[in-house]
Amino acid sequence: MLSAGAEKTLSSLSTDLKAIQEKVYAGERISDEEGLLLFEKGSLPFLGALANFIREKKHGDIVYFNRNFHIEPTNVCVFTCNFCSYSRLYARREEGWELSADQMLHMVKKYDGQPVTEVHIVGGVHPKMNLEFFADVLRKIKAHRPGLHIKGFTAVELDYMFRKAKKTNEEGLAYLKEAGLDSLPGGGAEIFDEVIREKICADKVDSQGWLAIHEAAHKLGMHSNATMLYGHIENYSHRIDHMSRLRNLQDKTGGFNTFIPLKFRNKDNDMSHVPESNIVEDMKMYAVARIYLDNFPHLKAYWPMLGRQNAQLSLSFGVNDIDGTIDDTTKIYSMAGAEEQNPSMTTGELVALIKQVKRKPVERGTLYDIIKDYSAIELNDIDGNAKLN
Ligand code: V47
Ligand code: SF4
Repeated sequence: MLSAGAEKTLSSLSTDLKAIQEKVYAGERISDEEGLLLFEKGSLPFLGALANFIREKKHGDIVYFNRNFHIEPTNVCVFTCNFCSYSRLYARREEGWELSADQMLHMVKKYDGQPVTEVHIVGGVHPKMNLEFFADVLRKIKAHRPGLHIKGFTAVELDYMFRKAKKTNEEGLAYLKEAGLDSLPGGGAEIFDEVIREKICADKVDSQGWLAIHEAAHKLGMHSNATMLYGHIENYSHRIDHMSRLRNLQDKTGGFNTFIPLKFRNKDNDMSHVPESNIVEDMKMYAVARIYLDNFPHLKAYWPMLGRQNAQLSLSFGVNDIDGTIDDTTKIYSMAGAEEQNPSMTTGELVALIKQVKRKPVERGTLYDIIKDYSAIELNDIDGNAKLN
């Protein structure tokens, strides 16, 4: 039986929200209009309850994390995204870093003997770092550590590389796959709406190009993720439009693993005048994504961007994955004003973070193969010495 409070909440729900609730409980897909209505009229507890229902139906109490590290080959970039705090413009020869293939291999070697399972390679778009250069990097990493999953290159980087090498998406991806690329990260998607995209990142790959690269990757049997940069000048209908294009492609290919909403941060970029979204909006974003994207298996909160406590909170709003241990190897978010200035967490700390909110920590590989269930393991037994407070 429902409590008096819950009865009151239900009876005060508008008919359209009640209809959405019924659809969700029946496992049916909601429409674009209904998605928009959730953003506009759904209260946070209502959205949280629906999103959590779906999340628990799909994954129970499990929260996935992985042990990964990042390589950022360069922060020099030919593009001029207004929200980017990270890149140094190639055209002005500004100071930036550029890693050689051997320097990247050296970074991989630093993890010899450590149980990391994934390297995430992502960076700016440097004209001298071409397809051949990255194929060489991939081959060197695989020769050294064949079992390490390489998740690399946003569709922005790939589009530029392939066009310069005069290759189709299919040819370019097949070439990189052969060299050792295992899957694609979700970056570069930003917002698909053409008008907003023109205002925030006019010169890089367009929406159709981003989707075409992911479709080609899926057809080659590679999985990928999808992101959305939210909380800047877009409105709710742009967010639904973005997720709708992803949902349609996923219906076609089934190749996406995870959706990752990325909260816009406004430090030191050309959009610093745009205020950041608040925590209620952030949790609404996760919840609506979980409800709308019925064909995406996983929803990830990227903890370095969100901060640890908000990442914990997101686990009640549809999120079932909090990314990885990372080990302070990424600069993209700290430079944009993210909560975590030096993001790194040991396995013990990640496990403790998940256990504190009464969920079950499970270490996964990139493709969600289960590596270890930590739910029954005492914190003292986990390497990395969990800090509980
Ligand atoms: O596309 C850049 C974002 C993305 C800002 O696939 C910003 O597992 C907020 O996509 N405020 C790249 N966001 C990183 C990315 C990613 C991260 C973690 C995991 C995965 C995955 C993918 O970073 C860019 C852009 O959307 N970004 N600047 C900023 N100021
Ligand atoms: Fe370059 Fe990526 Fe920054 Fe855009 S977001 S300027 S493509 S590094």
